[in-house]
Amino acid sequence: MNVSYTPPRECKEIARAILESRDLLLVPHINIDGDDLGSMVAFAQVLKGLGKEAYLYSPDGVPEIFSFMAGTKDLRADLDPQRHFQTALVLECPQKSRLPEGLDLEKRADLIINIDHHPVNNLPCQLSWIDPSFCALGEMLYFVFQEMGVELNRAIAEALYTSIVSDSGSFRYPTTSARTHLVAAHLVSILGDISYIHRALYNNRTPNDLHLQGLVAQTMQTLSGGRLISVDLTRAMLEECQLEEKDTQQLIYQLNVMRGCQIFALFKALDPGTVRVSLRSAQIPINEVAAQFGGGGHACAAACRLAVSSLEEAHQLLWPKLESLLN
Ligand SMILES: [Mn+2]
Repeated sequence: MNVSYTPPRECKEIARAILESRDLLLVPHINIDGDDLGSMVAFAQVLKGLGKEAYLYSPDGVPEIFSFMAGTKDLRADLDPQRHFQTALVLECPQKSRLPEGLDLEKRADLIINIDHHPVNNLPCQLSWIDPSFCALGEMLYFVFQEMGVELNRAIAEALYTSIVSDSGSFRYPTTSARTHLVAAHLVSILGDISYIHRALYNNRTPNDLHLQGLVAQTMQTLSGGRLISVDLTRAMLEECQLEEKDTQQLIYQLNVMRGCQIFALFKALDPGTVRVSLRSAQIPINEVAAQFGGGGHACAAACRLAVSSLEEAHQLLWPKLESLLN
């Protein structure tokens, strides 16, 4: 199967630099998601196959729904402070504040490579390939691997497919393209029946998950005639449902399904003095609003952190900005 896309020079340079590296540190963003986790697992398989050493560092652990990928067991939450690598491969980490805490990349590696599909990426590095036209990092890696001359095996295809399904919202988001489907088609041709991946990602919930979804849904407030919908998550809700923060990643996808909704906001009051906000948009770019509060992200999926002591204060800060986008 042929995907007709010619990768840019940056992709080729990165492929060459990886082939020339012996040992590599792989770093995702904090609050690891299906895209960077799948990308890490895929990379690890590729590097192992080439006889290179790959250290998969993520302090977050592996969210349960992704544990079906065998390679996730190689993720390490610890990193020897003295350890130095030839190359650090940074996976969709748009700014320093989204790197694992305390990680000083410049001291850790001679060469920093940065691959990302976020529209803005300010991470200092020697080599980067940034292209927001890709729905997922996994879709970009498909072409990096192609440039490296890698033959895809089952484990690599599974990890890349998981990345793409996760970050495209199962091929529903605006960045899903014909290219996305062609890449996915090639991966499915290797995998065969992929329904187990979809079941692992979407039919894998517990009664406690559903209970939490119900509690959060009850906080729903509709603004701008239902074009803006806002919900809240509190620490007390997590405790009531015996869940942890890492169990809440899918919440926004499960609730952002309302008819007529243009912008969806999830306010998370989980730590004292801070309310974190996840934003999703059907079409209108919302990352500039997030950036006004020191956050950022994709045009239609962004986040920020507000230094406020209550959800009410957070609402008052953000709602008017979001509503003004709808006028
Ligand atoms: Mn991504």
